[in-house]
Parts: sequence; structure tokens; C-alpha cells
Amino acid sequence: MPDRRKFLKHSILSTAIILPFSGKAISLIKSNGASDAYKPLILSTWEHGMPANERAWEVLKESGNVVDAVEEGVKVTELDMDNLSVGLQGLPDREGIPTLDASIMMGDGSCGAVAFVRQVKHPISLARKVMEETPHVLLAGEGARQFAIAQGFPMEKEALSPKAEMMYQEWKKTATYKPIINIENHDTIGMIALGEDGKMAGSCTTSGLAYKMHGRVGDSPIIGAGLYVDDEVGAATATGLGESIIRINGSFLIVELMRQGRTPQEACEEAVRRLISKNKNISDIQAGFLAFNKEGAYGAYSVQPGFNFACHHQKGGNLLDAKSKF
Ligand code: SD4
Repeated sequence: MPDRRKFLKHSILSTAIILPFSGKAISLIKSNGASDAYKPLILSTWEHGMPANERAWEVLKESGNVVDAVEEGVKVTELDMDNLSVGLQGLPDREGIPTLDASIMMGDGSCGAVAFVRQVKHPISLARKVMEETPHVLLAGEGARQFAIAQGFPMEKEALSPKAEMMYQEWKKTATYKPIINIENHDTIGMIALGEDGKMAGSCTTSGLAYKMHGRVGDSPIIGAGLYVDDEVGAATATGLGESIIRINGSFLIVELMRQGRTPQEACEEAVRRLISKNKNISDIQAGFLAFNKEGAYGAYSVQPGFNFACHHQKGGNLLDAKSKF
């Protein structure tokens, strides 16, 4: 896993900066919390957001459809064999079983999600089917799997990827049989996109916390926690310790703060403050938020240093460092 702390040491501005992909640092978030604004705009959590955004951008350019863009974009991450926190190749729960969570939302309020689902390679597409083919918002566990079968999704063999198997065996040697929650073991992809026509959509997909209890569900499939999108205001997504994010309904909170006039940056910072006030042992917790408003201004903020995100607009794609509370 990349050393994000070291990565951060290279930050030379107190504001978020652009790193490797642009080749030069550019100030993004001004001290008053405003950023430049872009439409269309695609934002994704973490470095794996770079190829995901590229794919989403292609789809958006071809079809103009933001929902297709956010689905196709994160499917790239769901298939990335190097990724240990998204897709079936991700680290398993403490029983050694990979279980996945995902959600998708449109700015008109349509949404769908799946939680604790097994053997499905693209949980984001299954979440979209829940949104489009059922009267429900969230299907979980065996019910979600049965729905996938009924929708013609192939069932994957339940085997760990070689990398995940190795790490799981290593973990078992010293496991305290307690889900590991630290600031470096969670890399959900959350993606939010704003189309030229002002339409918005978001997607979020993860294998969740490594070595979690069997049946544990994080924030990513919980509409309002891991993802929230409202065409009238803006969109937000979250990464990090799901329990801490669910407690404050983080993504919904950010959209509501923007509705009341906060910039995306101010709203993300307020959500982190709220999260800190509602969670104990904060030094063990990493959580980060990403948001844009309907003008296409954006912001990001995390509890601990090390959170970065991918940003794509007409000038190209960049990996940016978010500011953090600590
Ligand atoms: C969860 N939020 O399941 C997810 C974990 C994660 O980056 O990796 N977030 O709690």
C-alpha cells in the first residue's frame, strides 16, 4: 500500500495541491473555502480514482450520461487486481470471505444499493439494478445475491485473490480477532460526477474494512452516509471508517450544509468536525469527504493526513492532496 504519510510530506502548500499527474503544484482551495469551478467535473477518492475518472470521463463525453459514467468509472476499480479494498479481490472479513457493499445515486433522488453481497464482481451494477428494477433502495446478503442471479449476473468462485490470501494468512497469525481499524487500511472508491447539463450522479463501492466481522456493513451502501447527490445543491461521498461516517450521516450532512450556503470545502470541514465530536478514539480513525456544488466548485477534507482524490475536468485529470484536521 502506498505510504500516504510520506506522500503528504511533499505537500508544500497549506491548501490542497496537485501532485504527480500534472507535474506541478497548483493551489486549489482558497483560504475562504472556494475553489475554481468546472462543469463537467468528476471527483473520486484516492489514487485509484485516476483511471476510474478517465473511464468515467470517456463515457460522459460519449453519452452525456452521468449515471453511466459513474457506474463504468468505478467498475475499473472493481476489477483492479492490485486493489485490496474494492471488488472481490479485496481483503476478506475475519472468516476469510470477501463481502461487498455498493451504492449509486442520481441527483433526482433515485438510488440503489447492495450490502454484504458475495460472489458478484460488479456490485455497483447490481446496485444500479436495485435502483432501476425494484421498488427498493437496499438489498443485502443472500437476498442481494439471489437478485443478482435473477438479473443474470455471473456468480464468481469464492476464492481469495493471491494477494488477499497471503495477507489474510499473515493476519491470522497474530489476529486479535478484532476488525483492524487504522488510517491506512481503507480505500473505498467514491465517485461523484456533474454533467454539462447540471445533472449529477454518484457511485461508491468497497470490500469494506479488512477482517471485519462477518455481516458487518459500512457506510458505502448507506445512502446519506457514504454517498448523497442532489441536483439542486451538489454531491458528496465518503471514505474511511464507515461506523464513524454513519454516525453523522456524513454525505447527507455535507449536501445539507452546502444547501445552507457553505462552500464544498467548508461543508467537508464541518463534517469532519462533527465526526470528531461524535466518535471516541479519534487518533485511530481516518475518514475523508469529497464534495462539489452545482456550480462545479469542489472541496475535500479528512481527519488524518494522507487522503487524496482524483479530479477530472476539461483541463485533464489530476491527483490532489486534501487538507486534514490533524
Ligand atoms: C467501510 N468506508 O466499509 C468503508 C471502508 C473504506 O475507504 O475503505 N473506506 O467502512
